[in-house]
Formats: sequence, structure tokens, C-alpha cells
Amino acid sequence: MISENFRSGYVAFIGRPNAGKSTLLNHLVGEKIAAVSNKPQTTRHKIQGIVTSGEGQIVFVDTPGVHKPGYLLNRRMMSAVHDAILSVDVLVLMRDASVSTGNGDRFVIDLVKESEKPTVLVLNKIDKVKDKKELLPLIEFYSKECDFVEIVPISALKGEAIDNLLKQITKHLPVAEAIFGEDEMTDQSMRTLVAEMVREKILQTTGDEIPYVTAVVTEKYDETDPTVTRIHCAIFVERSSQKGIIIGKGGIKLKKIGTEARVDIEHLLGKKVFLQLFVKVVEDWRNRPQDLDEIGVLE
Ligand SMILES: Nc1nc2c(ncn2[C@@H]2O[C@H](COP(=O)(O)OP(=O)(O)OP(=O)(O)O)[C@@H](O)[C@H]2O)c(=O)[nH]1
Ligand SMILES: [Mg+2]
Repeated sequence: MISENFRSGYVAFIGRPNAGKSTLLNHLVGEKIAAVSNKPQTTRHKIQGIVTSGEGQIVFVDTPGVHKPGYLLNRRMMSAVHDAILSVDVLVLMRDASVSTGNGDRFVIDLVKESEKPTVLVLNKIDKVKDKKELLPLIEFYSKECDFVEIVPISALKGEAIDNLLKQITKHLPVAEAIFGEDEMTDQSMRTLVAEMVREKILQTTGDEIPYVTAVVTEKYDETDPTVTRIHCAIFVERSSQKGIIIGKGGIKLKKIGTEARVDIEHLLGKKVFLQLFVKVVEDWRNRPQDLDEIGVLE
């Protein structure tokens, strides 16, 4: 029997790169399931995070930041955004409230308008906005553009006003039974989560030139030893000069990436991990369907 007080459904995060969509997803599920970095285009595929409470179950769908696609990689990333918009009950338009409005914002607003789905406007990074009155012109601008069902200022990083956000979103979901089991957290496989942890550390450890040209694939995931999980990941780059940057002098950078990723993976698994990383040059992988399939950025 369906309880009249229980609501459930799918909710997609849509926004420009760096708005804080994945930070919010991780905060909501209470685990790091999506890579986060200050480099744009961190997220490359849809990631579901499931949040269940007494009032309802929300399946959040994190998506890549909206950008102009150049390579096949970027076209597939944007397809993931369009797919997510079509397949959910409610949209969350996430906006970094600490930056000024640009053409990219216009594009996101139009995407949301065209969808005709109920949309919650989330103004993120309010910890960076000293005087909260500064939010008023932004709220006014967005209200004129689109009829948002709610407008909620939050800080995903500090976890501010998130409970209120959950409440405001749940109101707009249909009365329905839970879609997933209570203890389910994500649709991502362990192999994918591991690859994302490694890629996050690469983004955090290297400068601006590396993020776009790097991908990570978990090539071996061996749990036969009950005391330690053995994992091999391949890091793709496009040129040998980039390989050198990731490895660093005497291998120091790759070692740092591996150590930091291992800590996160061990936390997620609750088990000891042996992580081996190797860098390989795969020319033009961003335009090759097979490579994109392998790294999990599907058509
Ligand atoms: N100060 C502050 N920083 C934040 C907040 N939320 C996210 N960030 C930072 O903003 C940067 C981008 O965060 P992400 O969660 O990766 O952003 P995203 O929207 O998923 O980005 P893409 O995956 O590239 O589309 C990171 O450096 C985060 O730490 C916030 O509420 N306050
Ligand atoms: Mg992201």
C-alpha cells in the first residue's frame, strides 16, 4: 500500500561547470561518489545518488556542467545532460551565486525553460557572499526568466540549508513507493567509483593543462584476497609530454595521486587497498567512440 505521506522520484542537477553540483550530491548521500574539483568539466557522465528518509526517497542525478561541445567526449557529456532533463520529475538549476551572470547562464536557463519541468533554483556558495542582500538582484533576475517552484540559497561545501532544500524538493515529487532499497546509495559500480577517485586526485594535483586530456579506467579489480583489494588503473593522456607531467620528477606526482586516491578508496570500501597506477598515451581518445565507451562516457 502506498503511504500518502511518502514521496519519491528523480531529480537532476543542471548547471554550469563548477557550480557545485557534485559537491552537493556527495553531501546528500554522505559519501564521495562523484569527483569534485575547481577545474571545469569535472563530471563526465550521469551519477545517481539515492537519499531515503521517512518522508521520501529522492534519486538525485548529477550531470556534467553545461558547456559548448568540441570533441565527441563533450558531445556525449551534453547528451547526458539532455537525457537527464528528459528522464526526471524535477530539475534543480544550480547556480554559483558568487559569480556574475554570463552567456553560459543564459544557455542553462533556456534548457530548463524548454523542458517545462518543475524547477527548483538553488543558489550555491552563499558562504562566499558576505552580504546576503547581494542575492536579491540575482533572485529577481532569475524569477523574471522562469517560474521556479522554489528558490533556495545553500552552501553545498559547508552543508548549510541542505535539510530545507530536501524538504522543498520532496514537496514536488509524486506520492509513490521507494524506487530503490533503503540502503542503496548509488548506481555507480566500484570500478567506476575507483576511477573517479583517481581522476579527482589528478585534477587536484595538476595544473590547468591536464584535466581535459586525462581519463581513468579501472583495468583490474581483484577481491580474491579477503584482506586486501588489488586495483590497477590506467590513466589516459594524449601526448607523452602530458605523461611526464602526471608522473612528475622521480615519479613524485603519480605517487601523491596514488596515495591520496587510495585513502579515499579504502574509506569507501572499509578495507585495505593495493592501488597500482600506470599512465598510457592514447592519442585523440576524446574523439574515439571505443575509448569513450571504455571510460564510461557512453553515447
Ligand atoms: N565556497 C564554496 N565552494 C564550493 C561550494 N560548493 C562547491 N564548491 C567548490 O566549487 C568547486 C566545484 O565544485 P564541483 O562540485 O566539482 O562542481 P560541479 O558543478 O560538479 O562541476 P562540473 O562537474 O565541472 O560541472 C570545487 O572546488 C568545490 O569545492 C560552496 O558551497 N561554497
Ligand atoms: Mg560535477
